[in-house]
Amino acid sequence: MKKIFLNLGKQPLANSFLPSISKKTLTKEFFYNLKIAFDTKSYLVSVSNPVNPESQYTDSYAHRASESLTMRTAFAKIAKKLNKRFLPNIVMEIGSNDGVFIRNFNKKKIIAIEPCKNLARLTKKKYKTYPNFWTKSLAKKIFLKSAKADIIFSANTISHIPDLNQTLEAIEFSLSKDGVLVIEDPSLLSVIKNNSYDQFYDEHVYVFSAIAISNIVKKLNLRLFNVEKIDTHGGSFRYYICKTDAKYKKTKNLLKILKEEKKAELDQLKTYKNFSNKVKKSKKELIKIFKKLKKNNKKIISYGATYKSSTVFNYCKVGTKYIDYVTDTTLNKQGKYTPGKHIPIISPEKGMDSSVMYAFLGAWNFKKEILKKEKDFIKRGGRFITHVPSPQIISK
Ligand code: DWN
Repeated sequence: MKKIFLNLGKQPLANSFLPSISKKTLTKEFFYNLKIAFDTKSYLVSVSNPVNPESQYTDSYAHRASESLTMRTAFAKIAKKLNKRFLPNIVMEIGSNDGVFIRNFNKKKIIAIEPCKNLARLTKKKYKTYPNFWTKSLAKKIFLKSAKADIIFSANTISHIPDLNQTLEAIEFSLSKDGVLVIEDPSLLSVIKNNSYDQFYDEHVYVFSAIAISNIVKKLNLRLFNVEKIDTHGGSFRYYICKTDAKYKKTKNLLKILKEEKKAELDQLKTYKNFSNKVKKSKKELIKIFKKLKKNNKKIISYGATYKSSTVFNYCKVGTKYIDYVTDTTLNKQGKYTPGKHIPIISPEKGMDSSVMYAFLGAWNFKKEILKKEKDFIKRGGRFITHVPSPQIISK
C-alpha cells in the first residue's frame, strides 16, 4: 500500500528551462504537485503521480552527462571494469544521453537506446542508436532474431521510467543466458542520510534501495546478485541483476548493504515521516541563510542549473529576490531561465566575476570538482552555500 510521506508542493518539469519570460511563455508553463510515497509492501519509494514521459524526454532535453569530468571519468572506469569482468560481445545502454558511456566501447558491440531525439542524434552517426523509449516492442524489434545482450547498462535512467514491470520484462527478454543488467541510480540510503530531498523531481519517479530492487526484480524472472556503493550523484548504488537461473552467486557486499538498509529502517514508514520533518526544517534554515545575506547586501548566485536545484528553488520559493543568476557550463542551458522560479542562466565565465561573494551549490554532487576548479573564488573570500546534509555556508 502506497503512503504519501512528503509534499514538495507545486513544481514545474525540471527539464523545462524557459527560452524567455514573456507572458506567452509563462502562461504555458506546466506545474504539478510533487508528492512522494512509500510502498509498505515492496518498500519502493516513488513519485505518487508520475508525469507522462512523452512530455519529459523531448527533442530539447537539456542535460548532457558528459559535462563533468567526474562523470566522464566514472563512465570510462565502469566501461573498462565491465569489459574485463564479463567479456561482453553485445552491450546495450538504455538512456545513452550524449554517449559518455558508449564512447568507451568498440562501436560493433554497442546498441544505444535514447528517446530524447536531440541526444540520439549526437550518437547515431557512430553508434547504432534507437531514438525510442525502451519498451517490450522495441526489445522484440531488436532481439527477436539477433544475438541477445551480454550487458545491459543503464545509469540514471531506470529510476526515470514509470512502468517498471514492462521495463524489466523487456530487459529479461533481451539478456543472454548469463547476461547481466547493470543499473546505477542515486541510493535511497544516501538521500535519507544526506537529507538530499532534491533527488526528488518529476524525472526521478523512483529512488531505489537494494531492498526494493531485490523485491521487484524477483517478480520478473530476475535476481539481484551484487550491489556496489559508488560516489556519483551524491551517493549511488550500482546493482547487478541476472536471470533467476544464471550462474552468478549472491555476493557478500549485497548481504552487507541489505543489512545496512535494514539497520537504517528503509523498510519502515516512520523513517520517511522523520525524513519529511527534516526536509521542512532544511527549507526554513536555507531561507534564513539567504535572508541574512541579502539583508547585508551580499550578492548570491547559484552554481549549476541542476534539475535537483529546481526542486529546492520551487519548494523553498527561492527566486531572483535571493539568487541573481545561475551559472552552468552547458551551452543549451545558457541564455535560458530556470523552471518555475525563472532565474537567468549564464556561463560561469560571465557569472563568476569579483562581485560574487556567495554561490549556492546547485551541483552539490560535484562539490569536490567545483571546489578544486574555483580556488580563486575561495581565495578572494568567496563562499559556497549548500543544503546537503544541512543548510550551511561552507567554510573554505
Ligand atoms: O538523473 C539525472 C541526472 C543524472 O542528471 C537527470 N534526470 C537530469 C540530471 O540531473 P541534474 O541536473 O541534477 O544533474 P547534474 O549532473 O548534477 O547536473 C550538473 C549541472 O551542473 C550540469 O548542467 C553541468 C553543471 N556544471 C557546471 O556548470 N560546472 C557541473 C560542473 C561539475 C561544473 O563545474
